[in-house]
Amino acid sequence: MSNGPVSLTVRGGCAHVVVDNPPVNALSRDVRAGIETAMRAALADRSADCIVIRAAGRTFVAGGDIGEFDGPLLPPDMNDVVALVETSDKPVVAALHGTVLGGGLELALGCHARVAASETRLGLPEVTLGLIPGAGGTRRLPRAIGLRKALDMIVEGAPIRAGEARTLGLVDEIVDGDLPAAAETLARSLVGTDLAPRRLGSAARATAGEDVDAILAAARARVAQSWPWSTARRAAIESVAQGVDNELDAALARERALFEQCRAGGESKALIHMFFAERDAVRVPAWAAAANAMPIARVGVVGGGTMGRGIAIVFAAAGIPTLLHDSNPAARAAARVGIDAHFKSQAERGRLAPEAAQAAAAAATIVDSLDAFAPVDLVVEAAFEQMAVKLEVFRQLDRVTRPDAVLATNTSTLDVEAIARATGRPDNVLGMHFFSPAPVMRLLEIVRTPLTGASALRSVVDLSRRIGKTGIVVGNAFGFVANRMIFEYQRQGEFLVEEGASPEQVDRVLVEFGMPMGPFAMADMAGLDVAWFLRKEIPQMRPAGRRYSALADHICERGWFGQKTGRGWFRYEAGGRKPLPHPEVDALVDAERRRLGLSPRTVADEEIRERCLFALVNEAARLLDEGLAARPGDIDVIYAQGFGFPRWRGGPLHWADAIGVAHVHRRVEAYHDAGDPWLQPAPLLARMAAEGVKFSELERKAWIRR
Ligand code: 3H9
Repeated sequence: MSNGPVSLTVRGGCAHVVVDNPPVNALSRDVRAGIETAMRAALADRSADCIVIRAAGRTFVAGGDIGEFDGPLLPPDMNDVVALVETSDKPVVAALHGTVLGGGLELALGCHARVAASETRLGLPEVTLGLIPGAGGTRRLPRAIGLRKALDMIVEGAPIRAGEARTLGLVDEIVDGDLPAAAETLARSLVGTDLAPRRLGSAARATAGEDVDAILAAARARVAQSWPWSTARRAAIESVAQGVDNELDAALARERALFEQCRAGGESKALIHMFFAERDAVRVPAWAAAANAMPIARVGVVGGGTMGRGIAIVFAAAGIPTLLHDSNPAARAAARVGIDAHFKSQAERGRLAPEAAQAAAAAATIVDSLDAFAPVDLVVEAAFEQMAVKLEVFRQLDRVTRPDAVLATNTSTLDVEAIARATGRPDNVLGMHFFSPAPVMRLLEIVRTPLTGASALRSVVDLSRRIGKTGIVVGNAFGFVANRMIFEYQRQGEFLVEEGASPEQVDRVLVEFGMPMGPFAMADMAGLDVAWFLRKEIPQMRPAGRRYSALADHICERGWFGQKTGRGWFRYEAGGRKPLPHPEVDALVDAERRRLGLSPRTVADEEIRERCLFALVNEAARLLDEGLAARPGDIDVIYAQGFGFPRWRGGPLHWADAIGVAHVHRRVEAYHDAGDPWLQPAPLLARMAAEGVKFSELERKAWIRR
């Protein structure tokens, strides 16, 4: 029997309920209805004594259907489906593989036993979506594995491996061979046994021996410390707490009420927005989707500095043979040492098996001539950030590499099209803008120029997935997307300091907003000399006739480049990273204010928040208008991954939608009217405000071009 995405077959006395709803067997309404119908049929079927629930494809059920969470949850209710399974008088065994998550694990917890393939991962990740388990997870998981461990899993939201699940008693057996057969065997063995102790929902208080109050208090303290913004985690703990003693029905009702509260809240809307935005952002653009991707089997990297080395590490870690060249022999030697040290430390920290670390280090070869790049499929250039240098490198690369090899530049500020035109293959040239440190940061801006061909773009988008990066296609304009916005944000921070705020105050306000660090600590970490060099080198960094803050220049003139020199906007103890007050910068700021004739005023925290963050939103509107970012969600992902914009606020543009585009526009306009030329409202922002349109509606309304 087949009922939409769920089928039922009976073989040798065992009914198999099979969910088949690609790609991840999410519990859509049809799946819930299908399981319910199949279960009823299996229960009524006299030829079946026991039941196995399993799933086709790459995974068991990976959770509720997130796409359905913005509307009413239509019947059947998942709690009723799980109850039908749990109260069955025929034993029901779940056969688990892949990622058994959220509602998938809740379904499995309703079964009387669970077997799992050895690679299976199991978890309740709802809090990572701003939700709590809503189908009995907070009730049943503590009864399966104890309160302490269940709270860990629910509060962290991270899955555990099958081996640990077996040790904890969450699964009964690990299976390496035929999973359905093993589940069937176990189900048969349970026929005629007392199933009552296996019904976790109605099991007696499962916390015997555990100090409930102490465990709950520790979980609450942990959330207050690590996730102070997380309403969902607090609600999850409350749900677990009430589930310890309440009757089953009351416990499930309370859990569902808390789930619904979370679902209606801004945190879940933001995190679910991020979930889909992260998946949309890495899609190959429609115009390149049909192109053939070139297999990229060997890669070359030019430049042995921090960036080149980091990029080589990324490729080598993905098992891609990588050649690295630097024209300076000392830099080549340092690159070898740096790459080896990186993989050694990965092994020492247990992040890589020793053999894997050795193999990765061996995948990177340092070469002393660019001629060695003849066989590579892709080159990433990470040479000095100067146009003349880049043009020379690209001319050489054009000569030494195969004509069909893709040539990428890691520039963060230079014109990629000008670089492409220096070669005889402009269609095979693009930007790959890695973020620092390259091995750690997931974000990768893939910069296309008007000349970039579909095949080169497709090849690099596909490759980014292989190397574990979020590769987002952006247009070619000064600063691309990430830096162009961050420059506006940092600029406002500096103006605010000129006007009377302190670097400490600006950073504190933005950290309180949810940024991992403020703009001044971030600049100190990145190295002030880098931006100083660019300000001197690149005219767009200092447009004539517009307000310019020279504070950072004055700091650099004293040789203070941030963390690496122990002084920058802040002071650092030897080798330390904690920003400490730097009185000499205060004196320098005072002098600059006098020079500018500015008498310092008290700057309200609200003004700092608005000017820094609305500057981001305003610039984003320009980027969308100019077609440099394909969708608002791409910008949200770039800011969350590149700069730590709080995911639970959904990125700058989801956040702007939530607080109101018209409000943002009004405030930007007010600051502009008060004399800040940089905060002139972007035309798109003004139009959106006038017509009541949100960023999330721009694509549907075709207000932005791709
Ligand atoms: C829940 O269960 C609530 C219950 O407690 C209560 C209910 C009452 N729904 O990530 P991928 C799509 S909350 C809908 O690229 P991977 C995804 O959008 C849920 N769609 O693959 C993508 O679509 P597209 C708790 C989903 O192999 C495609 O599947 N569960 C869902 O790297 C492939 O996804 C979770 O939070 C979903 N639940 O990773 C699990 N999941 O191809 C969330 C995926 O159109 N999901 N899609 O872009 C994941 O963590 C990963 O997707 C997973 C696979 C590990 C499963």
